[in-house]
Amino acid sequence: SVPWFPRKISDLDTFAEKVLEMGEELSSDHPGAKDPVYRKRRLEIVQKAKQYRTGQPLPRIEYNEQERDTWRQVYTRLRAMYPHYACREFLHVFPLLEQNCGYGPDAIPQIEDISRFLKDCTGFTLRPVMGLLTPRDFLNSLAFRVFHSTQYIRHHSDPYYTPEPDCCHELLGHVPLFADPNFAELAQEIGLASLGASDEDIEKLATIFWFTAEFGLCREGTNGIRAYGAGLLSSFGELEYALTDAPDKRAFDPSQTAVQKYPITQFQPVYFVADSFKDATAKLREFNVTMRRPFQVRYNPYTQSVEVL
Ligand code: H2B
Ligand code: FE
Repeated sequence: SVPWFPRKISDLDTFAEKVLEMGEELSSDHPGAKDPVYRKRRLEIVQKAKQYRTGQPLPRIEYNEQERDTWRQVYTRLRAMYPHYACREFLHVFPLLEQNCGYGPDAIPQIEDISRFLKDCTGFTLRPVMGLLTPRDFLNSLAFRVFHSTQYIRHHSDPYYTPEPDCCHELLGHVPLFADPNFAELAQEIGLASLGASDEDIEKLATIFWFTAEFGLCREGTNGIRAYGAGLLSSFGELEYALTDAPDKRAFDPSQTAVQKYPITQFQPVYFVADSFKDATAKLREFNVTMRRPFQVRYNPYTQSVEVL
């Protein structure tokens, strides 16, 4: 039998209260776990995500000075590295985010402003989320060109480390690429393939997501290899390491990439290099037809719904 999947964009509301871990609770190794002030603040922010429903304005968070200070440290350090490490598409979009969405060292941008900007670029929109969703739910939302974004920030004790996605990871790592039409298509393609997919195929697609949207590298003429994955673009340590000769770099090939094992708490030993987002999308489409699913799907942007063929 086919697992349930969202058919219309408001069906994503059913994911709002279904978080895997760290939704309202923090794991014991989280740097903020023993800080009651941090926990209370995080809870305040995730309550807004829990209550959000499709069509409402996205929650605006009034960030305090400590939060802004953490942001400034992360932003300043990464911003200086991007010209040397980030892919062309990222570098094209970043100044537009600075001009249109309040990106800068002094304030944490608001997802409402970013979502409106992305919608104009590629139709992608953001939704607030309490924490990690299941891979299935998270990938399914990409079929609708919806990206779930956390709004809380990592603990101030260690601005360069977070065990979970936070606004630095989402807004610096993920957001810029969702403004690129070719990357948006790649992401949506992973999402469409995940609708009603078997558990084994979800695992493969989640692995492909990991090695593209999170840790992807791409080839770029005279610039050599550059980063487009959000896990790299939001971590100054791994961004630098990934582009040295230390890790193994293989050509992106969905059938290989989908079954590659990976660590989640250390730097990656293996990265996959795409020739371009268009090429990666074409390869992914070929791979998707090898996954057995007794139906096809098509996204209808006029009604923001999925048609089952
Ligand atoms: N949930 C959220 N909220 N953000 C993510 O970046 C995320 C997720 N990534 N769930 C998913 C899982 C990813 O690691 C894959 C698809 O498993
Ligand atoms: Fe991520």
